[in-house]
Amino acid sequence: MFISFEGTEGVGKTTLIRSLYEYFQQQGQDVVLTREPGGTPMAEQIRSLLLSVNHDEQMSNDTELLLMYAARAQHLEQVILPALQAGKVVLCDRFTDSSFAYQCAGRGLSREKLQLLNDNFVVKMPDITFWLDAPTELGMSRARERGALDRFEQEKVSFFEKVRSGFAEIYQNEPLRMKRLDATQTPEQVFKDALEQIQHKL
Ligand code: Z5A
Repeated sequence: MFISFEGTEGVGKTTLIRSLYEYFQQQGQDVVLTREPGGTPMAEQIRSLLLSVNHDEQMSNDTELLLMYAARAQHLEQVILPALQAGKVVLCDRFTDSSFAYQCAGRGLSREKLQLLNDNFVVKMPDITFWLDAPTELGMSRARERGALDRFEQEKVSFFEKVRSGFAEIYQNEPLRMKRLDATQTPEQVFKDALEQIQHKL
């Protein structure tokens, strides 16, 4: 099973993934915990480039999109597909929906560009995607408590509002794959809701 986790920053994806990882391990399942952008040494280098703040040269929106997909191609080939073929559960912190929400809804890139990349480079979509949804300010304030902000975290509330509406659009269009979780609840309740959905799918 391939499960991805989506949402605006600080909504609790990492927290939920860790709990599910422990749960699957306790069930005796082979489980892989990974993330995007990143997940392999080379893709993690691309992640550093994407998240670092460079005051001398602004990254273009197209470059941002292409780097996300360069990292994804590497990650799919090296980690996700081999793990699924070996019968493991893959828990992935962000996947293609983030590209739609951030690069299309957020930055304003065309859906055609994204579609072209998905059609050519994404050979496997998640079986379930959890969209952890909460008011953007809530996630932003949680994330800000951690200190230094990366290139995305420095964006304004209005950017994250657009990103959130991007996730809402996917949720409307693909209700079978994408499940919404109310991320304003306690971590325990979010975990319980996610587990219910997984058991239902199984
Ligand atoms: N990006 C993109 O643009 N296009 C793409 O295609 C992809 C990614 C794949 C890096 O992602 C950036 O890449 C991301 C989008 C872009 N930028 N942004 N924003 P990331 O996933 O590494 O970054 P992130 O979204 O900022 O992750 P995060 O801040 O670590 O958030 P999180 O994992 O959702 O939250 P968390 O770490 O689990 O929780 C944050 C804090 O809240 C922490 O102190 C928790 O203890 C606390 N928490 C968690 N859950 C709860 C609940 N339920 N109640 C109370 N407190 C909670």
